[in-house]
Amino acid sequence: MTQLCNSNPRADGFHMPSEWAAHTRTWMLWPERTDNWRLGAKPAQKAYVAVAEAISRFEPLTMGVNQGQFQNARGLLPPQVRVVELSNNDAWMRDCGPTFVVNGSGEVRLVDWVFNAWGGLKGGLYFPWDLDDLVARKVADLEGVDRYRAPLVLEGGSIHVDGEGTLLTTEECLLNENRNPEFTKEEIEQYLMDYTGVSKVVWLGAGVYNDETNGHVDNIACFLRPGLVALTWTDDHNDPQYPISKDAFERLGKALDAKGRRLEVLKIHQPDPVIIAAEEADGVDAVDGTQPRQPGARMAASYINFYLCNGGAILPTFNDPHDEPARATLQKAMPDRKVVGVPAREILLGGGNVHCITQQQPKG
Ligand code: KQY
Repeated sequence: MTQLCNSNPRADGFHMPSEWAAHTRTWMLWPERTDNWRLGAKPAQKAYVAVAEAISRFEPLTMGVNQGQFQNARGLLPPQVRVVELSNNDAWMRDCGPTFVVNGSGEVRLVDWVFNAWGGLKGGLYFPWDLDDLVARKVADLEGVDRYRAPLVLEGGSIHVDGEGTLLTTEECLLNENRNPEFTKEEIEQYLMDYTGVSKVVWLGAGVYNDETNGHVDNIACFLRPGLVALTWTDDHNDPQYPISKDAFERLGKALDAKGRRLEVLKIHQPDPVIIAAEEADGVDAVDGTQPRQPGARMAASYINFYLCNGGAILPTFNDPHDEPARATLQKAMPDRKVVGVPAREILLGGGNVHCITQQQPKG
């Protein structure tokens, strides 16, 4: 039986490893809700299958599905993907799923953060979110790993770590009044240190323009290795993303990581604006309490929302002239892994991308 630990990972000698550390498997959740995914979620399911197929060429993958979708998902996914019933409200494993932590003896545990659908009743993206909030606990049981329940509302996409003591996040998200209004910035930093085992938090300001998560860091910047950060960028000074990326660039330039290193920044030019077409918006059911989709709205498209798996990197692509330069730049920066593009417009139309729908389970 798995235990609920009443201490915290740092006190017990556990820490969150970097995404590039070896994985046992990847976890995903299957999309189906028709008030977020257009046309009965069929195009999104095809896109998720492509992501799952790409990852499962590098490492094992488990797809969690609601009971009513088991047969459909099982039929669409390749046989090497394990499909398990895992009730959920929507398909964002990065955010409602666990953060795994490891110790020096090869033990693995997980952190089960409080999940409130990106803002609860103050701008959250759907209601209810009770099934999502149980996902990490169920993964703990499925995998037989002990669990910490953190006293913090937090989504996995709002943090990145370098595995050497540094955590990257944004003020727009973690200091938002719809997450943890009862805690000061210092208290939030302390919880981040206690539950991920880092010793240094680097704060960016805002996330990507129009990101409905309130600026998750995993769409704007991520570590490629200790000391090297990839940042979404635009050369267009009139683009609303420009001042946001410029501010992030300046903050990163001034920051030291946990080891006292200056951070090097690799700019990855963003795709051209991705705008919701009228026929795309029309395909989404309008439901009270769920974030509506408006034709003409700009989605938060970014190449930074890629996912590292054993020997690979799965990169969102948008049928855009910037796709190949982004892939080639990342490939050059990570020569020991294969950077593979997957079409990601349908995932983006749901509000996130490849990194948001995946969660790594590290090897001990
Ligand atoms: O991490 C993400 N980008 C998830 C966004 C959730 C969107 C729900 N419509």
